[in-house]
Amino acid sequence: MYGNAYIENDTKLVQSAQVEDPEKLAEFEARIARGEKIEPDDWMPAEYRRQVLRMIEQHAHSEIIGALPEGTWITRAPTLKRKLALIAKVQDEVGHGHLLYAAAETLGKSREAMINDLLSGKSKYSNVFNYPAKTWADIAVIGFLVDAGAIVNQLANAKGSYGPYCRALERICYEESFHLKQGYDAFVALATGTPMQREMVQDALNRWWFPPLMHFFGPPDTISVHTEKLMRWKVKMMSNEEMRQDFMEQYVPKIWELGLTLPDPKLKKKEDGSWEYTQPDWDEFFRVINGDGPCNKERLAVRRYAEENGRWVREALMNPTIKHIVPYA
Ligand code: BYC
Repeated sequence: MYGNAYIENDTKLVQSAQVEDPEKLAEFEARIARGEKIEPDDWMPAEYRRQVLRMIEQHAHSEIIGALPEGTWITRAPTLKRKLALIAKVQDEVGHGHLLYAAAETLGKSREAMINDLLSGKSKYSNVFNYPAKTWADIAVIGFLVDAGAIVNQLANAKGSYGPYCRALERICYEESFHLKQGYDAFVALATGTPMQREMVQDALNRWWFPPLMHFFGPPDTISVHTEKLMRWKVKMMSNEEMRQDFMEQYVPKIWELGLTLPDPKLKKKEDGSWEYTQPDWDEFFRVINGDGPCNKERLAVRRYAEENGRWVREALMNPTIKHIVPYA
């Protein structure tokens, strides 16, 4: 049992969300307004539980699927130093997945159920990981800018209301800062390298900026379905557009100062301090997050392969009659 709303299925949760006790709901919202953290055994509306679980679960999936595009470059990293840093980073991302699955489990859904929903295509994960990492420069762009985007999101949400998610995010942010530094270092090395390296990083930037990175923070606030409720409950601490603006404010100047360009002729800082940009194709965004992006099938196929081939290890570890595991015996 988890709190007083044991999760059986989404339908039950939605139904129970409509009949919350108004007094309990008011006290819950007052706690949030006072800046208190909500912990797993505390009373919470079923809709809060469902939403926080949805967000943490998607985030956990994004970490382990996100390890795949970079993982494919470990064997092809250009130097030993870059290879060591990339191995450590990919390992960290999988570790973030574990932390987040553990935080999501506090809301009543088992890890097995979450992994099943990922593999069946029921659950979503971040749009960006459905695009290919074609060259080493893609790895520099992911390490620098995808991690930068993640930090914008996670630093904000680490101050949110659900205790286990906030604590996981705080720890993840420390590691992401290292990832960003290694990504920026690789990015600058290419941008200030030979003409061919510069061309390579410009090409990767063109492909990742528009649309994957512009989609990364989610649809415009006017069509975002969850933002209003999640901000009221302090699960999200910034709207999608606030995060996108914060990202552009911090990172567009860093790209321009290296003499690189961004593939958006409209991109400029307005007099009021906000950034003007071309709206990316939101139909493409919804296609990609619903399973029809350039690499969705490949990403899930790799995860299914790992799930199948790691089954004997999990079963052996969980088998109380096996005292010692001797590999290859
Ligand atoms: N990708 O109402 P909205 C990393 C969905 S990993 C996919 O605005 P919300 C890294 C959304 O779920 C870090 N789907 O949603 C790892 C909803 O669909 P459903 C990844 C997206 O939740 C390895 C629908 O669109 N970060 O950094 O209020 C290597 C409507 O949107 C996306 C996280 O996962 C998207 N980009 O706000 C390197 C952060 N955006 O569920 C790096 C956790 C929206 O109704 N998530 N959708 O079917 C969040 O903070 C929020 O979910 C979002 C979206 C801000 C992304």
